[in-house]
Amino acid sequence: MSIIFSGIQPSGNLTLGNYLGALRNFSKIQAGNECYYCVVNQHAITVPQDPKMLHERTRQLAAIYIASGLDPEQSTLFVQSEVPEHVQLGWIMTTLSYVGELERMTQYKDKASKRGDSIPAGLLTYPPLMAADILLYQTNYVPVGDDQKQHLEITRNLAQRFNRVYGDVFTIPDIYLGHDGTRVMSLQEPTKKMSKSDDNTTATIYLLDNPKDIEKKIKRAQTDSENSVHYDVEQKPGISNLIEILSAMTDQTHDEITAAYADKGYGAFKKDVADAVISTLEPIQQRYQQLVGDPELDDILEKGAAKAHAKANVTYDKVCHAMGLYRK
Ligand code: AQP
Repeated sequence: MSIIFSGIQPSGNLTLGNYLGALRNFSKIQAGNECYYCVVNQHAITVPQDPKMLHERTRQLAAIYIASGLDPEQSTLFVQSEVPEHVQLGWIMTTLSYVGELERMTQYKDKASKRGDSIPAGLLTYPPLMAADILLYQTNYVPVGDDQKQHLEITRNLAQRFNRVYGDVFTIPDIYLGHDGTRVMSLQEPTKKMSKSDDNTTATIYLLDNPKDIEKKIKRAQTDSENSVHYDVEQKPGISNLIEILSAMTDQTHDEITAAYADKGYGAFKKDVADAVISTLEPIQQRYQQLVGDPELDDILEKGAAKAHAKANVTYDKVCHAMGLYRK
């Protein structure tokens, strides 16, 4: 049995990228493992959030977790701000981090570059908080998308740095990438990842999009003038992205997809990609609608927070003792 931890920020409406890169793996690996899945709302505030929206999205994200297959009986589902050890250990991890290594994080550089001179310090210190999230549970595997590899690497470095100085407190976690690390790209700028905070909503498929919108967005996705369906990320990033999506949805290989569309044009291919996305999302959307207003969701989150707190506190206590952060 392994310990699994992962989280998603309630920083916008969830995307197909969040689903294929992270969410669907959460439920795949829950059986037989000890899993902790978190709505990381304190990560979301590293950029400004509207309080009412943040509150609503926190609940919506918890409902989406369950709608996409997470079983709250098997997995512990909770909200980050309800387990104070996350920020407590996050501060300790910040003190172990070097400004240089944090400044080298791609996500920091991308997000900071959009903020002019007013870069929130929390954007820089996001990785030590993420390290704390993971290390508190003595996590073995972290199911995240391929874009989070760098953050996982810094988490491992911080854990090793701590263990070297203060003794073996933390398990060193490994990344868990499903389906060869699917990275879903923007439908309009296919060299950039699909993101929930992208202002261009036509570039993004949201998990709660209706079938018509999904079809429209995929139909208008950026491609090229070659009209030949084959995988080539450099020359054909748009078509390669759609192949990747279809492959993740149907478990066909890139070669199988290329062969199936050898004598068909982009129109037929895009229609099939849209159908595959719609049929995958429809049952998730139906389940989500039943769950989001259900008071049982609050019970699940309260129980989850209590369970997570009990586990996190054991590690945090060890950390404080190892560092001399105690009185008696
Ligand atoms: N395009 C993507 N392809 C594959 N996986 C992805 N993930 C995100 N986008 C893609 C994975 O989803 C999880 C969610 O992580 P997050 O919410 O903590 O933040 P993120 O990675 O920064 O996701 P977004 O959608 O891009 O959010 P914003 O726009 O708020 O920054 C992670 O496991 C991630 O790998």
